[in-house]
Amino acid sequence: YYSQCLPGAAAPTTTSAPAPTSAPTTSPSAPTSTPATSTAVPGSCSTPFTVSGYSNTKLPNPFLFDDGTAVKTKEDWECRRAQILSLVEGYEAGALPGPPSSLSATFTQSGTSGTLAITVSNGGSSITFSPKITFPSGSPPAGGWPLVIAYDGLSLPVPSGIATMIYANSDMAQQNDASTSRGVGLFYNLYGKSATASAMTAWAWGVSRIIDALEQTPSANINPQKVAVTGCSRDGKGALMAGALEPRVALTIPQESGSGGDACWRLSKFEQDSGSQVQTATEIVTENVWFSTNFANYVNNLSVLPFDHHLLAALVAPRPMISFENTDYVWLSPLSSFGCMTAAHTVWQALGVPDLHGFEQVGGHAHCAWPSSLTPQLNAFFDRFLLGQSNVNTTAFATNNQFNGVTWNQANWIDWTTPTLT
Ligand code: MCU
Repeated sequence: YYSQCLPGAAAPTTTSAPAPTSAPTTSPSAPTSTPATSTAVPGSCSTPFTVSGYSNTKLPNPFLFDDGTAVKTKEDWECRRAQILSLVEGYEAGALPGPPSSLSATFTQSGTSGTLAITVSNGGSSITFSPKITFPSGSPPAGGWPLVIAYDGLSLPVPSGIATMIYANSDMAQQNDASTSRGVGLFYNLYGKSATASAMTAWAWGVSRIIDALEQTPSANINPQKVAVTGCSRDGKGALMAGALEPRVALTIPQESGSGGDACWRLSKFEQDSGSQVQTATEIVTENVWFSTNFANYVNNLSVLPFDHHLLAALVAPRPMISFENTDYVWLSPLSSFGCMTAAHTVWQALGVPDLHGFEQVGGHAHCAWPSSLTPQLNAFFDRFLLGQSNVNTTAFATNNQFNGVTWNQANWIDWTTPTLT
């Protein structure tokens, strides 16, 4: 399924360079329908979509508000989180619409599988999508089965006792290339072709609608409070975006998401400047529609971004997340993912739950093939957060910090000390 996806996929070494691509020659148009501030935020908190005059070659400090004052409490973090959410939308994700005007769902069971048909209306338009669920055998626990939503297909092992749903996210928003896929898919049938939401934002919106549908359809026997989202590669980027944008996602598991996922834009650029052929922001906006057209305005000037993907991941905190990477594939930017998740980890630390954030990376397996050596770490997260086992140790963080001859030097990128938020 994924074998053709990755440049150099057939030869996981530094020698197989991706085809060079050039930066966009024309500036994309500015978002047309982006409101001045995000809608889904606490009342007292200022949450602009952009911060003018920002410049920082290091990773932005999670614990400073947009205005430079310190984040000190867990309540402060709620506001900071809302600020980061707006920045992510404003610079790279486009506007995430709020709940639609109406949603209805029907569930049809057939043996150990079932179909959840979801119809969403907004204004005069409506769309229907019908993800399938595969159920474990036996009777469900109180509240319903836990569920893993897998973007496009499942590429990691799910333990027994958990239902699985394949989500056709590429029908929600197409991802074939950077031109013909823009604004194509069910989401855009509802919100219009010129909606600023990127494909990944549209997919995350779809996850929210799946959870809405599960909440109002008890006959589906799924516990809407025990929903994990996963995906690999481009769909791993998407899984991270879903966990970041939808607070009801109970467990976020991006797999080999690389640049655009659990890697940081600034670190991928550094990795490339250090001689590794990795994917960068400049390349990604020419390759596909995972990010908003607006993002292309920033990819050659990353210092102006008041966020990076450590803060995208931090939107998930304090909810649990574990991401997995593959050190064999240089294109995925392994140093960048390690450094970026090291930076993100400080947020779970500050919130007092470092064991709710894991990061592992190993080589020795094909892109999106699951390395069985990491099954214990994966299962620990499933057992504790989906299957309700309380005495499970979920501390999991890779320790290698050398990647293709490039060394991760924390002091060059992380200039904050981690506070304890009270
Ligand atoms: C790792 O995800 C992407 C990568 O960003 C792309 O550059 C490449 O073309 O495809 C990868 C992928 O989705 O592989 C399945």
